[in-house]
Amino acid sequence: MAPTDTDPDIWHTTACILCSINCGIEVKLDGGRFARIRGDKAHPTSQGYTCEKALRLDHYQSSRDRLTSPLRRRADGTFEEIDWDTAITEIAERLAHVRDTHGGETIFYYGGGGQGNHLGGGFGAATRAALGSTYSSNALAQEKTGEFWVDGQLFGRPRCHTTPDLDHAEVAVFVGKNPWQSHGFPRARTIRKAIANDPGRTMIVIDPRRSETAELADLHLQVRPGTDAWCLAALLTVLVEEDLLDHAFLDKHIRGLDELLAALGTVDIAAACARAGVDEALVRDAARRIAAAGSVAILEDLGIQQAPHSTLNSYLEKLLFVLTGNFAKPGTMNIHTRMASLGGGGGGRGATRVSPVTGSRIITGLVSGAVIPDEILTDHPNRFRAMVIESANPAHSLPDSARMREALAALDTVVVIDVAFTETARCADYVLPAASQYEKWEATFFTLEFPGNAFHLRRPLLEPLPGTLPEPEIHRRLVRALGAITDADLDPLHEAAANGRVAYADAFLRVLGERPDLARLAPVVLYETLGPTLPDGEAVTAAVWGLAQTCFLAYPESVRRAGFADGNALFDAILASPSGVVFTLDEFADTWRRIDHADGRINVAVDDLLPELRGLATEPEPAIVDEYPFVLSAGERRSSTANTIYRDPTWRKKDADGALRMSPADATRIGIERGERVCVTTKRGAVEAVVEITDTMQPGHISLPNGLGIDYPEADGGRVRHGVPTNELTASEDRDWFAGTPWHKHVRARVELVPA
Ligand SMILES: Nc1nc2c(c(=O)[nH]1)N[C@H]1C(S)=C(S)[C@@H](COP(=O)(O)OP(=O)(O)OC[C@H]3O[C@@H](n4cnc5c(=O)[nH]c(N)nc54)[C@H](O)[C@@H]3O)O[C@H]1N2
Ligand SMILES: Nc1nc2c(c(=O)[nH]1)N[C@H]1C(S)=C(S)[C@@H](COP(=O)(O)OP(=O)(O)OC[C@H]3O[C@@H](n4cnc5c(=O)[nH]c(N)nc54)[C@H](O)[C@@H]3O)O[C@H]1N2
Ligand code: SF4
Ligand SMILES: [Mo]
Repeated sequence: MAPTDTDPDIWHTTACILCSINCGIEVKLDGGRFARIRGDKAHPTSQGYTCEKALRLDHYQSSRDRLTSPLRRRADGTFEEIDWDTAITEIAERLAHVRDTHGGETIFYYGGGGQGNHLGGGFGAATRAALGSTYSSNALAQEKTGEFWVDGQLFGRPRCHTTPDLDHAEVAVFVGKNPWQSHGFPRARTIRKAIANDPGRTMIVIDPRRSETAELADLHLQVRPGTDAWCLAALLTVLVEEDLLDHAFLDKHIRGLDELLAALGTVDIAAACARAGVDEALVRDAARRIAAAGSVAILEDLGIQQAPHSTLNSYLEKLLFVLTGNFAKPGTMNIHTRMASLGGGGGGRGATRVSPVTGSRIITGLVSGAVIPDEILTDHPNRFRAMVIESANPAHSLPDSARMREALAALDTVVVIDVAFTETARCADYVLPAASQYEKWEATFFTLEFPGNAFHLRRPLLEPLPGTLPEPEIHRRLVRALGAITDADLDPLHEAAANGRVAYADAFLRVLGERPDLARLAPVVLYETLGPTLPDGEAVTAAVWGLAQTCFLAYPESVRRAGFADGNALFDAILASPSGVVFTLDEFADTWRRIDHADGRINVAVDDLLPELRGLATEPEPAIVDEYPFVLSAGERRSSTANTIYRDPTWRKKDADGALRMSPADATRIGIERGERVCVTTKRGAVEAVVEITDTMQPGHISLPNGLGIDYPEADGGRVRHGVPTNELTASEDRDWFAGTPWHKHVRARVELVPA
């Protein structure tokens, strides 16, 4: 590990780890604590910007819930501390036993990175390879997989992901997305304000709630929850009916228009607007504004991805910019580069693999999060038998926590790698304590920018907390304990490394070309062989050398335009840039080059989804049973939420209890006053919450914040739970028929006053 400098007057450069934007920050240390935090102006994308959440990162770093020793479950369910050697040996033995008895494919890997840490997941791939584990998942399979699959259909492959240029867009559209609280693009509040203050620019928001973003919108389409498919279909049909399509663009760049137009022909605009609960005149205004604009950028998120028709919603959302030609130009949508994949591998064209028990589609290598319990709680011979869970809290974040706990209990072996004693760690057989993200080299692969895309390799600010290890070292030890690498395997690479990086690169390609088994362990191989030749403490960054090589091979022109002659030069720049580096510089035409259909065109007729689009016209309204009259949005992003990365409840200055939001009309009807306690009941469970009455909610719609309902040790050691764990209320069968993404934003519920 690099030597650390705890001089209190030095600003250390790093990043915020609370959301995918990973703003650059600077930190002053006071011993092991974060004394001061400010935005890092040298960071290429955030440019000094932060939101209020970053300033409280000491609640993460100095959490009382940090793990400091490997733990092993005793027969009575309590945990005992064990040493690292025992932990690694026993875990390797138990997982090898599962592999040898049932096959490595029954060992399921979940997680591998959160909002700030993806380096460990790369090494996790080596452990998976050593075990023969072939199925994996992470949080993306309960939000983005439907969108990725649509990208694949439209543009050729799921990796053809588009990014919105909201900074330069004349019209910005947010669909089920509240960037004021959740960000999702760099400097979100600054840009949102700039759009709102410019009379020439327009912001359109589709959200059932008058969110902080909708508050400033020029046009707010306040849909009824779960009806976006009708609203989006109406917008598209207005474009067709009023002849607002960009014909020149469509003639040149797309295919499948006739099939699409035939499907849109089934949409009755007035009826669709009525179904969505939005004024038809407003929908027409929005469609005309989008069509007339010089540039439009659109960002969709959980409000449509975790609600009924979610994959169809993503398809319709993307058609909005495609049919109006808002693509491959400034201020619109572009296909960006990436430093590494965020999925579980398998960036193929479609979804050809399915999960072993339920046969659910595996998209970008990820098994739908909602089906995981069904893949375990069965006597099917191919059921999952063991799980390795890293940097994720699925017993809290997947739908139906009770069933997920039951599933974890049914497994032969559960290994959790985390910094904290989480809800999931409590269900494990072994818990391995990781060094925090400020105690090791870290990076994320949320490299989503265009035309300049940035990568930020962060240095450790502090030594690992005693008893903890960085994930790369944990995986190296597991791979070694599993016997997947021998010293003799690595001898030629050690020799080559002694002769410099050029010799090493040759040897690396040759040896790994001959030995596919070693190629699958590449991060560990690099760490062990190139690592020792790097300056003291930097051994683990050898894996980033590998990424820089593959990045250069994938985008040679863009890397050169960014100023780097080859992968070695890029790697040197990454190491020499503590605030992050622009690793690719694109031209807008690159977006066209990245389309991966043979004819280079965008395919607008997505065969699997057209029947669903045609079916909207006749889909019956869901029957609202008296038992559950409300739609609960279970997991809203607020200024006081940060997934479960902050466990210490005192970080929250507002909304300490994580209030249930409800409209004044509903509150009056039920006879509830502000601050009273209510019981929220769904078909899966019941929780108590405090009520906040607010006219930002429409009648019939209620919401709870995400990431709460986690417990934390009090000063005296007892654990107390704060806020509401929303997934005690959600059901895993309520999910998209296609991608399997759960409907967290659409949970039928009832609310009753708890007698004082
Ligand atoms: N403060 C904070 N920021 C975060 C996070 C956090 O925990 N806290 N988490 C990060 C993560 S992991 C993610 S994925 C992003 C998510 O970011 P967002 O998707 O923006 O977050 P949400 O608040 O969950 O949902 C967005 C909006 O969807 C709306 N919505 C609910 N139901 C519907 C519906 O039926 N239709 C439509 N159109 N909208 C609906 C909600 O009212 C809400 O305003 O945020 C990231 N940023
Ligand atoms: N009901 C409902 N459920 C939801 C959502 C919702 O809106 N509603 N949102 C969904 C979404 S979009 C997401 S992204 C998921 C998020 O849920 P998850 O992906 O399960 O994870 P997080 O809550 O982000 O927590 C990350 C974990 O990483 C741990 N951690 C932090 N730093 C490190 C480290 O350096 N090393 C290791 N090994 N571990 C570390 C933290 O302690 C924590 O346990 O939740 C999903 N679940
Ligand atoms: S939470 Fe997100 S937007 Fe806020 S400072 Fe951290 S990375 Fe930036
Ligand atoms: Mo997320």
